[in-house]
Amino acid sequence: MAFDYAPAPESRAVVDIAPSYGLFIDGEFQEAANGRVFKTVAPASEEVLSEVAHASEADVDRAVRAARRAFGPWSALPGSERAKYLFRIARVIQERSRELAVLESLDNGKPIRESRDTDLPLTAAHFFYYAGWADKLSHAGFGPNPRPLGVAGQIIPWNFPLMMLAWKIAPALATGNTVVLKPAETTPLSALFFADVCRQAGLPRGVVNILTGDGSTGAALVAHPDVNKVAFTGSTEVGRQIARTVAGTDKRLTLELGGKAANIVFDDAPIDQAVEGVVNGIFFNQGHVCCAGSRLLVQESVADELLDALKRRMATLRVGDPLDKNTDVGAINSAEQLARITALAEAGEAEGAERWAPACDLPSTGYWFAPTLFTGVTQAHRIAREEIFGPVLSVLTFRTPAEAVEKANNTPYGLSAGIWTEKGSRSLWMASKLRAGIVWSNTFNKFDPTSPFGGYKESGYGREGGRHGLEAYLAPAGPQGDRAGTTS
Ligand code: TXE
Repeated sequence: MAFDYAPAPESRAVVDIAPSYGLFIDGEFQEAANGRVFKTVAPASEEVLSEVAHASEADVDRAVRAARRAFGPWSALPGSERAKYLFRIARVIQERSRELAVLESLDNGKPIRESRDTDLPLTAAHFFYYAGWADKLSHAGFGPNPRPLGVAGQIIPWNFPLMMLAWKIAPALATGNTVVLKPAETTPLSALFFADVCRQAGLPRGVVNILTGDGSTGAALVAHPDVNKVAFTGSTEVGRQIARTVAGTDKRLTLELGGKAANIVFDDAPIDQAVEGVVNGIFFNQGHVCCAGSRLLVQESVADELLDALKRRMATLRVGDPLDKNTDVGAINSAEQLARITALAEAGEAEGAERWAPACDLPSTGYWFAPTLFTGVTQAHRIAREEIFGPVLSVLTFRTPAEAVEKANNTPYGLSAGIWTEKGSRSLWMASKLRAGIVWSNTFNKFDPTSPFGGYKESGYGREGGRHGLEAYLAPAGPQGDRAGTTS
């Protein structure tokens, strides 16, 4: 639709993107050993933002060696000293948050309102939170002498590049591990800027290393014999490959994979509030969210009323320039992801579901997909079973709470779910029956560093966030491993 409003563009000039970037190894930006580079593109305009180094196996080896050298002194620091570095990183992120938010929106395509109000504050909050843990590990139930694992190889996706980096790096550093992190190939820039944040915070060289590259770089990192811990967020398929590589080694592994969350609306829920929750659940970050509420389960008696209100609300969503502060839905992150979403939406139509989208003037360059609703969906449809990872909502109905539970759990995934009801007892009963790592009641997509996040079934294993997030980076209490150090 055409909007009658004044665009409020955030200034692109607040971020200075260099024409090329190297790999961040041992505190320095360095070229890839074989000189390979790749381009990163703004998905909203298809403009090349920069050219970044593509790390090969030899670069992975260099970075892991640097992290290993740094591990001894870093893990020997008193926790209170490591905390100071984490606090400094958090503060530098806050100071540079406008610049980083613009960068994130350019490279990822997400609305500036979201990167400014969600990604950046939560990234800083994660470092503040884990800074607070660094000197308290020995009296937090991890045994008297908690030990880090060593070098952590961390692989992150493109949907929340900075936030995912914070979820991985903050607990690893707080517990005395050192890190080699690989950002996704479509969103490498904020991790490279984070390398500069580390330098600004005075972090000792080698404690954090950033390797840009594609899946081959990630695979080499996972396979490197001197990596003690692998943490991965991404597709279930790649998660399986990584689990196979790690099987039979002494590497520890956590996997945060896909999802197909049910957002369940009961007939007593305040309709307006539920509609906001459903819209936020699926259109936040263009639906590029592992815990997105991509299946709406609505109680039959209120389905018509809710769908009418939902369509009216969807018609007000502004799709367009990520740097416009009025934008609600930004660009799809890549041509590949747009093709995946398009194919699944076409499958929805071919299988007989009814497709609806508000009239929408999509920009002519860049990667765009209008907020879309499918009704008449059955549990057998691909759009009800497969992760779409885009702004596409599949609507199913139910009559009883038991039927809602059965449908919500009828998925190979188990990451999150939402419940909308005024009845507290019903929320508690539903939460106890839903096979989902996170269950929200009368809210959705609420993230907080103090809360553990992670899935059941094909959504992976291990928890990030909260005290649980530390466990993944500490050796189990017992006889000392020969490579691990001591931390406090
Ligand atoms: O994921 P990949 P893609 C889902 C979502 C999406 C689909 C494909 O459904 O449509 O996955 O997205 C690195 N060894 N999610 O292709 O390939 C890769 O370079 C080691 C859900 O982008 O899993 C990137 O850094 N690493 C999800 C990261 O893995 C490898 C977020 C994720 O990319 C590798 C993203 C390999 N063999 C996608 N191959 C979520 N849980 O939030 C690739 N990588």
